[in-house]
Amino acid sequence: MPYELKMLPFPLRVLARAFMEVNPLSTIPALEDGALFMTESAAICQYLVARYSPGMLDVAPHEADFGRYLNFLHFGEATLTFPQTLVLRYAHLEPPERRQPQIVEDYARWFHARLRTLAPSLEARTLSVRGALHGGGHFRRLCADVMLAELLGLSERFAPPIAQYWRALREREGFLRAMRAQEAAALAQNVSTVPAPALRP
Ligand SMILES: N[C@@H](CCC(=O)N[C@@H](CS)C(=O)NCC(=O)O)C(=O)O
Repeated sequence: MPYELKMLPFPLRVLARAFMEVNPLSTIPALEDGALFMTESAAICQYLVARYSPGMLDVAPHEADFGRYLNFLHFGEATLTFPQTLVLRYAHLEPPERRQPQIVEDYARWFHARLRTLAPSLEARTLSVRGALHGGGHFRRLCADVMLAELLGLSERFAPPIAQYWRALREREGFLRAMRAQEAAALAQNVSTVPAPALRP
């Protein structure tokens, strides 16, 4: 699908206040599709695949994996993001005198504890990720996969199945294409990007 990618400097409230006229929450991502405006990343993924690739990128309600697919998709934003935001804020975003190493350590542990519940499911899924990598047509996990890839800065302590899954995602052509599109848009729009540690070469 053709799309226009608009990059914004972060934090938005400070560096892109005009964006609040577009999204009063001042959060990213945000999607405009005609008259539709959405601000929830999991819902955006679900919307795009259901509307524009039915039977290709999504899992339909009548399929056995439907509930599992939705669970994986929403697990990323609803369960994994909360501890990550505390780590990002108190390890990276706050000025040095307001950083809180104890909070960072506690919520990094919480994040990894929550992630551990995922490892057995991922072990069972390894083949489908490999299938996607080799063009085997198993792209239906893509939507859930994209959500799970938002694991900024916490990947050093991944358990082996999670690390393997994350490596496989990073090698996917679609993922690399999206990263390249993001870098090109940032360059063209004069916005600097700081790649997550896991994305640096
Ligand atoms: N639940 C929303 C969360 C969006 C969100 O909080 N985005 C962060 C960046 S990852 C943001 O824009 N924060 C800026 C702010 O809260 O001012 C989603 O899944 O998209």
